[in-house]
Amino acid sequence: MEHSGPHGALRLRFEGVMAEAGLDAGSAERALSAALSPRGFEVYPLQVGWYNALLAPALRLAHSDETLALVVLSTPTMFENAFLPFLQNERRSGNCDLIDQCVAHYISGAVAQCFPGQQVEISYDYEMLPNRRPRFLAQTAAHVAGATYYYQLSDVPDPPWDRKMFGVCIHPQFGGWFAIRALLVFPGVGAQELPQRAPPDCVPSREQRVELLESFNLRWRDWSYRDIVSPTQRYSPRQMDYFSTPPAQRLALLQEWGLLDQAPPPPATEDGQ
Ligand code: B12
Repeated sequence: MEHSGPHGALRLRFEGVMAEAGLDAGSAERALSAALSPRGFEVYPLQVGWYNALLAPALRLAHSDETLALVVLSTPTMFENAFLPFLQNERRSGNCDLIDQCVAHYISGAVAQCFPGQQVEISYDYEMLPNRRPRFLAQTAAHVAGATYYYQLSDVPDPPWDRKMFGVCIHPQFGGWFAIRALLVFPGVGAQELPQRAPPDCVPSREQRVELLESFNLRWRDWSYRDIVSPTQRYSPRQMDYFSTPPAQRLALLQEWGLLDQAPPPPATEDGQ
């Protein structure tokens, strides 16, 4: 338990200090959103307990139920507003996917700027634990935060398949044209006042859900699952070209576009769209 043991009193005092300092779900969300939305990111708050309640013990986050967390999504403008400037201005390291480097650069920078001195545990979507499980289940987090409905096999009555079908989140504005990038946990900051909002169910019919899961699982490369709702914005043609290119050839593509000035480091291994 979080509050038992020799450090319990200390932790309670620390939480009191945080409350006095005024950090709560609303102020944390507003601060991070102000820093990240110009770069094409969205921020949604949640209580860790909402996430943990859906998962087996081995997958839960080791924080008490009321702990504040923020889930960060990238929207279609992230490519032009964060990635291209990142390529021009920032130092890149050779052996990691460039989109992942860019996302980590802007999110960790915003956290340092918005929450100086505050402990914040950042998990990125691409990070795996030593047991090869993801550090957090991005889709479950986005669903419980009320950001994007996570459509799973269990959302399809009388499913027509006898194979495993992966689930997919759909954003009410951007359809499938977004990604879930990070989960930020604020140990010692309670969000018990935060009301839970249901994610918008923008794919309500069985027929549409069958179509969605089929297009996500059987033909995700044709982008069609992303248009299951009419999106207000899609990835730009350049962004689609970038993500359609195999990861090992993306540096060469950026060089061809004149967006990289240095020789390519070793090929990236991860995907990142
Ligand atoms: C491993 C992984 C893959 C693997 C395996 C896929 C899989 N889903 O397992 C592979 C390499 C195949 C893959 C491929 C792709 N992936 Co992928 N992948 C991941 C990754 C890193 C982890 C997913 C995972 O292992 N989940 C574990 C399983 C067991 O979780 P689960 O099925 O959701 O089950 C849990 C829930 O059901 C929950 N639960 C139980 N009851 C309830 C009830 C409710 C209401 C809820 C909400 C939850 C819940 O408990 C279960 C666990 O016990 C995530 C990022 C992340 N960190 O989460 C991206 C992610 C799922 N991938 C993503 C994408 C887009 C893709 C690709 C299209 C490629 C791409 N990058 O463009 C392809 C398409 C997949 C396909 N057609 O087959 C996106 C999906 C975005 C979205 N809109 O949902 C994610 C979220 C990455 C991101 N940054 O946004 N991927």
